[in-house]
Amino acid sequence: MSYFPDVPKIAYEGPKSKNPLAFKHYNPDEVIEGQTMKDLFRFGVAYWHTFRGTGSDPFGAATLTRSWETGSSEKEIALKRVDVAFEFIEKLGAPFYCFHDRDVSPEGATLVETNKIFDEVAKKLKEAQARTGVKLLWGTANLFSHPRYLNGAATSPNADVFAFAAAQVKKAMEVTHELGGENYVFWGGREGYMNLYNTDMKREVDHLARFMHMAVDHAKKIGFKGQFLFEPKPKEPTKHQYDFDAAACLNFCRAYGLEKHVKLNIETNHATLAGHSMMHELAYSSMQGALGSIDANTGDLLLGWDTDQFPTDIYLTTQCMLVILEQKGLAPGGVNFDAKVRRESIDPVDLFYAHIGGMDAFARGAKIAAAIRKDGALSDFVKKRYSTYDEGMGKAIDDGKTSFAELESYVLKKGELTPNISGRQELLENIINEYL
Ligand code: XLS
Ligand code: NI
Ligand code: NI
Repeated sequence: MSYFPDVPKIAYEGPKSKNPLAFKHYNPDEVIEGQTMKDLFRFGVAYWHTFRGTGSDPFGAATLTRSWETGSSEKEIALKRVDVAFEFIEKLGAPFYCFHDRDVSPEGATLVETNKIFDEVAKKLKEAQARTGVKLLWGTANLFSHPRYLNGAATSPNADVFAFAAAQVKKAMEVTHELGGENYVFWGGREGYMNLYNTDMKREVDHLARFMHMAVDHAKKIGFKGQFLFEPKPKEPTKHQYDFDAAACLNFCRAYGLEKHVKLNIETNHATLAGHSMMHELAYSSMQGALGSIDANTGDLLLGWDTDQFPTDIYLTTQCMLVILEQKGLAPGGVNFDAKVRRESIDPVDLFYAHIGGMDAFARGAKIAAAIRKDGALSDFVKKRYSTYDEGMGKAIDDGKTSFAELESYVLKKGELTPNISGRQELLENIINEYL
């Protein structure tokens, strides 16, 4: 039984190909800066958007009716969906997938029943992984859709909801471990507030940290060695999320002693919602050794919410790859397409076009970034721009070997300062265009 009978295995055909169901730039075996593209990107398909996306939005109902979404029970459909998903992922040639517990497996009447169904689905996922070689990049728990989480999960004012969330994450971690998941993600969902009049912010943030520490402890207990990832997002669904941006997440981790256990999963559309560029968020995390993985997508600057579109902008992917190549890749993280087709793109084949476009955009971005790096087109300039710190008093500043008093006598003696040099922004922007 095939769910995408008209779609062949997607092959690399090179930049001249006009075949819409072929890669023009993503060539898994091609080497960039010493790594194959397959290992450099570690592309992942997001189970929630690609296999559970319905096209509904706040103004309208589902538009994406899929032939396979039928069956006598939710469980039966969930099991069938595993076949759909793995046929898709295998044909696309993505090495990884990612899920929330509730994407792959429905909630039953009780937690006991829920976990029983989850085990059955996990068994089928494990078989499908073994059959296809597709691996689990990360798992996570959906702690935001069910009405019990209306006030959040780990930051809920209701301790029983905290406990339920803990039980859910415990199970999601165990299944992730069982499936060989290489990372485990925390995205707050509703870990934030709508109004400070009814909120004890300190208590909520303390609880979030307590929750994450318990997850770290549980990982040790079950022998899960995967990387924990914290995913920043500034708003939506709550007005103010505690995991606002990379800086806020890293500050939170350090304040609560989680920094050794947790890196970040940076998402493009979340960066822009926070008023940053993706490159900023990546560079900020990377410079602190905390860039673990990325959720590749893009927003629409004219709409202003988390539209989760597939990334096709080559400036964007080039900027991402400049940072990712600098830190030699993302492993054990990867590039997960946390992106969905538009509600007007109603055919299953649109899912293929979307992923092919995203993978090709990243491949092109990587080739362009590698060429820029090879020529030192930016790095030589940046190095020169800071060269006053390479010797003399500048070096003493960098080495922490001077003081205000010494610097004062230095400038008093020197009189005339070394002149500033041009930042050359326009020239550098022109140079980037020469590589595109
Ligand atoms: C939502 C988030 C979510 C996380 C996983 O905006 O991006 O999809 O990646 O919970
Ligand atoms: Ni995400
Ligand atoms: Ni998102």
